[in-house]
Amino acid sequence: MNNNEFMKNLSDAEQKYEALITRKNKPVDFYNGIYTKYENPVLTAEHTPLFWRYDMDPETNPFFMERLGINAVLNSGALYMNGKYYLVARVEGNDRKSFFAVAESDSPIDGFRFRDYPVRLPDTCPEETNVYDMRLTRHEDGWIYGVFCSESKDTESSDLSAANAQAGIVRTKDLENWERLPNLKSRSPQQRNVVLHPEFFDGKYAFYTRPQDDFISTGSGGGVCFGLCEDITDPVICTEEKVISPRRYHTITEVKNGAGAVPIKTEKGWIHIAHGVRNTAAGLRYVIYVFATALDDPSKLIAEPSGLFIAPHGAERVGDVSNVVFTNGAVVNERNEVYIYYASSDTRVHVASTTVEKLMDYTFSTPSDPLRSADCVKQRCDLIAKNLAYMAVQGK
Ligand code: M1P
Repeated sequence: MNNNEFMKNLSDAEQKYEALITRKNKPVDFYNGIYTKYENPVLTAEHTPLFWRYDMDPETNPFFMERLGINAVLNSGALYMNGKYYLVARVEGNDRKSFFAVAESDSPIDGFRFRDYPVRLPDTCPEETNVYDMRLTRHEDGWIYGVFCSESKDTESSDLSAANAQAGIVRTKDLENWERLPNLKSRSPQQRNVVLHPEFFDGKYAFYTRPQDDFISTGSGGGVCFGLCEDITDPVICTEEKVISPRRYHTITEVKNGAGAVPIKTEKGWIHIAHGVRNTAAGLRYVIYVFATALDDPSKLIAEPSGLFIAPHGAERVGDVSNVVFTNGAVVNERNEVYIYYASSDTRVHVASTTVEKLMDYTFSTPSDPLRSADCVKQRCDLIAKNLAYMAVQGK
């Protein structure tokens, strides 16, 4: 390949990249009154800088070839700070290893650009093979914490793919310099989808946990739990892990569930945006659901709207792990707008927007799941009867 061709390929790639990053996002023609969905994902593998993937020197890369490809950008922690929107995305290389990278924008729905370097996490855990799914908590102690899954090979097992999941913890003030703390210790052999509550409870750090017996299956783990920790620099769950959002038979959480975004504080309670998993003949289906806990006791469930909140639709249904939507980040700005960042099919990151007022109305006025078809029919008939009576009065 001659140098002219190299330069042309580089320039084409640069133009495409800039067009992608500066592309404006638009709401899609989807209505449920609860949230707005958008046409384009906010982050994809193509949003990663060209200089992360290509060797830009024609001497050493005469064909302008990707040297270190990126396979996917998914599950992002999110933060709104000083008028800017920050995503700490899970970036997965072609080599299947994930790492974290900060992308930022002045807009919540488009324009996200990665910083020059990914997060260089302190490498304090020699057995750790993979890291992913960071939840960002701006804690009242003044730190921004990142809680993520730290995955290692299970050396006790003869199964090559057997792994061990623990909750890793880092903290930062600027999303640039990260201090690593020890992994969280709890009575559960494995943990994933752990979230740090933003306020102290009883003078202690509070964690939402998801105990699990092995790497994939939660086994005896009953659902999303709540536990307290005295000292974040020696993080041990010192209380019983109390189930606050249980898995239930024949619901969207039957196989497992997990905390997602850091809970949003509202005047009626903490609103949690989590994920639930059920099995199907086509494999696991991950959806996003909502529940609320009490302001004076974040371990006390006070509302759980029936069923799913966000499901994978259209193109979202297809990707590396199809039929999945998953969130680990949502932000609220000073206008009380809520932006929920969710990944589809473990491949790209989207945004859905709503307001605190609408989210509260959804959470506290949507009926809960009566758990049986007969009772669901009754619940729907009650709504129909109410509507028909109302429409008759209105002369419709
Ligand atoms: O592949 C879907 C998701 O699977 C895991 O979630 P859970 O622990 O609830 O099964 C996570 O590894 C997540 O990263 C992934 O998106």
